[in-house]
Amino acid sequence: MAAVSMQISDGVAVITVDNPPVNAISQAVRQGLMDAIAAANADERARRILLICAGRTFMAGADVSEFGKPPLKPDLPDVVAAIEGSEKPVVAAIHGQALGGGLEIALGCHYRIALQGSRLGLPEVNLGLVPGAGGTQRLPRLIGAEKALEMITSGKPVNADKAAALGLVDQVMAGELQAEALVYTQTVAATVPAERRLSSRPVKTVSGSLFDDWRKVKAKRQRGVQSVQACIDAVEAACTLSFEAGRQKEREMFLALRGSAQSVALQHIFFAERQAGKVAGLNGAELMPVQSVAVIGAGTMGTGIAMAFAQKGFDVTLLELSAEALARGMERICSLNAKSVQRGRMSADQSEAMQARIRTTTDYADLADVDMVVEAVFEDLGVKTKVFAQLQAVCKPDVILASNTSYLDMNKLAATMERPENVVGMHFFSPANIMKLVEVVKTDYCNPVVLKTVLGLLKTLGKVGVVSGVCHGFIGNRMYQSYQREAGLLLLEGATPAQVDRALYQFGMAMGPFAVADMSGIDISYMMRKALTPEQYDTRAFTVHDRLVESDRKGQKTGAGFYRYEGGEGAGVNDPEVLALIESVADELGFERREISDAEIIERCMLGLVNEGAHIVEEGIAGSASDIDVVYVNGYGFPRHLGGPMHYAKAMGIDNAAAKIASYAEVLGDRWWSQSDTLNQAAVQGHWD
Ligand code: 3H9
Repeated sequence: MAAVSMQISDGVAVITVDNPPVNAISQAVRQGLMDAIAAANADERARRILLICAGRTFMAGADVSEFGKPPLKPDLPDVVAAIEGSEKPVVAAIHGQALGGGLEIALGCHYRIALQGSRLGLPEVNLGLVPGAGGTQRLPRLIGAEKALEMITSGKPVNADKAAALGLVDQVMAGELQAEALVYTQTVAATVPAERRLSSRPVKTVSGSLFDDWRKVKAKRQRGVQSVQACIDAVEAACTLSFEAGRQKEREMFLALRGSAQSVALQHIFFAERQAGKVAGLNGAELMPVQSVAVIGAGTMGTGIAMAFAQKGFDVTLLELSAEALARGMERICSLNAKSVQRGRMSADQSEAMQARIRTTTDYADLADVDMVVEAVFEDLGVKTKVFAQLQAVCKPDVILASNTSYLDMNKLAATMERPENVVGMHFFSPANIMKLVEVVKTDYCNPVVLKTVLGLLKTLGKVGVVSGVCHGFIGNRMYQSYQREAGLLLLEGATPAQVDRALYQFGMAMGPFAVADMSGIDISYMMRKALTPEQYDTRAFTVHDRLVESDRKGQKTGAGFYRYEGGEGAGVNDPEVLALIESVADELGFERREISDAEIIERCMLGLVNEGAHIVEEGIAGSASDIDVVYVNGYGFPRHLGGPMHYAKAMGIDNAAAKIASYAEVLGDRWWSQSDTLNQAAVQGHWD
């Protein structure tokens, strides 16, 4: 079937794009559209044109897989110009998503109608780009500069109703789109009114400081992301230059950004996230039906997990040992929802409906019919084993049993069950109703269909699932320990917590490691380390952490940790007591303190991650290096525009990274800096997979 086809129906030339799965605008689509617009204009049977898409969505944007390759004509801006220049009026009928180049094509059309529930947006900024086919020039002319800035710099799509309110679409449809769109098209004027060609419209004047204000706000909120600032420049050009000059400027920026390191990193993460959700060899396998879910434990994690499911329409049964613990859990859910309503993130009705989907119980017998259970009780194998035994006694035999654990041996837990193949680990990140990452831990017994079902379920929840093998800390926490190890050693060698945190924050991390430790509680990793033998980690690097915990400085919750927290909230302040402790521990352990540069901090912490990551790939704990990047970007505050630690190593040259790791092995010893074959091979190949 051709990517673009045309047929005449009741005086309307219906142009249909059919390029599954998302009607990405490939060369074939661009050429097809050019030809179809010309043919429709030449065809005397048609006086009007309708542009519509087959399958699940309108065009979801330019075909990103073409970006790294030599450009193929026709260019998308020329296609949009041809549509806008059509003598006969063109109506875009949108369903699913009209994103990026897809929306730019729709903006080239003279009328836009959208099916209820469809979404329209310019998400190019998320790929390190500016819209490159006139989006930054036409959108401000249609909805005003400020609203356009909002849509283009956030990359967030709006729904059809909002689009109608903005004036982005002319009408929202509720029925069968093609039939309704045909009727609509027949009603539009046969001659295109001048203002319907957006390129010929003026942009409304804007207040003098608008663009500078946006630059300042965005420099903070989307720190270090080049494309955000470029998007603001492009919209400003729409307000200050002619359409043609603005369009040229936009195009130059698009082409320059397309090959930039940030855009390459963001494209890598885009495809890596989609790859992570796949289970090899299971194409077409039927998923297990999951409609009802039980969550065991109404603590912070349990309630967050219950919310994540209920938010997406699942019936959730929340189980606790006592009615009091359940009441506390429900209170937490209600208060989080109230905050979301207050901030306009959900309506009061949505909040009520979500809460109504969570029923509570203290009786395991109430879980007899659920399709899946997620256990989120105390992180202790003995406690979890008892819970699983109780679940086995009451649940139906094919129930999926998941444990929310951040480091325990899931093989041991699964082995206690009659159907170990139905057991998986699901390591949610806190707050579980918000954080996107879930590590899905695959045991030695795991049924791949269970794995695929859980990954599919996570997609429904709007999460990103990454499969991890069984090891202490799985992918993320095991690597994080290497990162914390280097940060901890750097303190003893001469840095301060504030210097390490500042250097890594400036690199792009959401927070530095010591600020993170204080926020999540230093005692949490302390407990995790207690499950390890001294041979399994560098005890020196964590001596300061341990001493802090043992003197009741557990972080923010006790008012002091690596920093002191005055007044409870806000950023911590440096504490001379901690600096004295660091110096005394360094002395005790025989470290000679020296000047440490920010560059060394970044390199050692990053390469600590990379080296451990390569071991993790070699051991098969992670399926690929790109899975590791997905974990770090979605769960550990790694800057998305740097693509994750393994992509960072690729960008610096894996051979360079390997040489530096080898030099660290020489200076610091090869206990933690030993090189895996995976690293050495990748250094030769220049890529990981
Ligand atoms: C752009 O338009 C630039 C222009 O301004 C200027 C040009 C000159 N290209 O996400 P899913 C694949 S930049 C190629 O799992 P969903 C995806 O890899 C673009 N492939 O489905 C996956 O493949 P596979 C601006 C694409 O239902 C399959 O489609 N547009 C593209 O959860 C299914 O994807 C965007 O940034 C693409 N553009 O979500 C939109 N999009 O099956 C990007 C998807 O082999 N796309 N694929 O793994 C999305 O946000 C989501 O895919 C969408 C569907 C919401 C559409």
